[in-house]
Order: sequence, then structure tokens, then C-alpha cells
Amino acid sequence: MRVLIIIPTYNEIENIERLIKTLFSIIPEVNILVIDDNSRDGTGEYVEKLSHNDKRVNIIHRPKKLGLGTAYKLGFKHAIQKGYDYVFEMDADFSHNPEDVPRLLEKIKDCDLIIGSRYSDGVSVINWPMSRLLLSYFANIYAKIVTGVPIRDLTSGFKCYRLKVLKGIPLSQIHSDGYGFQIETVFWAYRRGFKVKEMSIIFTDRLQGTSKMSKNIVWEAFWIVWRLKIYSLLKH
Ligand SMILES: Nc1nc2c(ncn2[C@@H]2O[C@H](COP(=O)(O)OP(=O)(O)O)[C@@H](O)[C@H]2O)c(=O)[nH]1
Ligand SMILES: [Mg+2]
Repeated sequence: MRVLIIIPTYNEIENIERLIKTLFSIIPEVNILVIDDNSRDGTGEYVEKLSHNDKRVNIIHRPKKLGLGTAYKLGFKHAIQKGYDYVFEMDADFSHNPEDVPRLLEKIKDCDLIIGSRYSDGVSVINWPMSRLLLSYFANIYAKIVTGVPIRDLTSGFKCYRLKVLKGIPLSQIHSDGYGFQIETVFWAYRRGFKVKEMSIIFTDRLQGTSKMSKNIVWEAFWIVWRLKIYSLLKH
């Protein structure tokens, strides 16, 4: 069983070293692919060096900040080329607990896409300001109603795909970033008939570094769900 964890990074030097070490201490047989967008803080250089000493670590450098969506699409292509069995999306900032990786791998045994979910067992988010929690919570209710995809945390960035899902969804048609990207990938997996499930996780806001979330990314996600809705209506 070959497992790849894709981690997009933009200025994560305070987190990346500890995250990679923690992941290998929990699950030594995984491979890690970092997609770094020319971080100015040395994240890319650090991982590059590490990749020379440890075959389990790979890095793709991009010239500038190009967004989460295209970073993951590049990572997915790499995963397909190399023929991994399971592919994770994971943030670099410890919001996603490395201890949940083996739990997600266990759960994916009886589905095709497993989502680390903040809203499937009440609300399990720690340390977010109330404004951000409310935005995310209601955005997810809105996205679920508009798209009709029965998943409570459509914007989660912690998930594990069977490779056949990445091969089966129209990646070239997905152009959004951030939350929109997360909604679109789940939407397509669901629409293409793959078995999508949620597993409750505890999400903790980052302690180190800063968020790269922007208003544009929220607006993009707001509109993307209507495009998906229109698609659903036309195809049925
Ligand atoms: N390569 C790349 N990584 C990014 C970009 N934007 C965010 N990230 C990474 O994506 C992950 C999630 O971003 P974060 O700022 O924590 O978003 P938040 O959790 O929604 O506040 C982190 O690992 C970031 O370093 C980007 O444009 N390019
Ligand atoms: Mg974060």
C-alpha cells in the first residue's frame, strides 16, 4: 500500500520541519510531497535539503504564490504518474492532526474519499475566532444545500483519496482555489459515483505562521457552488 501526503506550503518554516518529523514518527512508510510557492522564509530550501537525504520526501518548487488549487492539481498528477494507492491533502500548519492520518487510512478501507470533518459530530474546531467559525459553519450549510452533496464539511482541506478518484474526476475543469477547490473536488467525486464519507476530526487553528486565507477565496467559493448547481440541473 503506497501512500502520498501532499502538503502545499507558503511560508511555513515554523511548522514544516516538525510536521514532517511527526508524520514519519507516526507512519514511517508514507511519502511526502511538498509543493512550495517560492516561500521567502526558506521553507523550500529546507525541504529541498531534506529530500536529498530522505527518499520519502519530494518537493516541487513553483516560482511564486499560485494558489492551493493548482498546487494540489500538480500534486495529484504526480501521484497518478507514480501510481500511489492513497493520496492525502493536508495543511502544513498543524491544524490537521498527524495522528489522524492512520485513522483516515483505516476509514478509507470502506470508501473512496474520506474527509476529515469539523462538522460531522457537532462542531470540533479549537481556537478559531467566532467570526471565522460562523463563516465556515454557515458556508458549509449553504454549500451543502446548493450543491446537494450530503457532506457536512465540504471545505475541509484534510482528506484522503483512493487513486481511482483522482483519475475519475475532471481535474482540468476545476479552476478554483482554497475552499472552492475543496468543494469542487468533493462534488465531482460524489457526482462520479464514488463513495464519499466523513470522519470527525478536531481542527485546531494554527499556532505558528499566518493564514493565507483571503476575501477573494471566500467569494470564489460562494459563487462556485452555483456553477456546480447549474451543472447538476443540466445533467439531470
Ligand atoms: N503552495 C501553496 N501553498 C499555499 C498557498 N496558500 C496557502 N497555502 C498552504 O495551504 C495550507 C492552508 O493554508 P492556510 O493559510 O493555513 O489556510 P487557512 O487554514 O484556511 O487559514 C498551508 O499549508 C499553506 O501554507 C499557495 O498559494 N500556494
Ligand atoms: Mg490553516
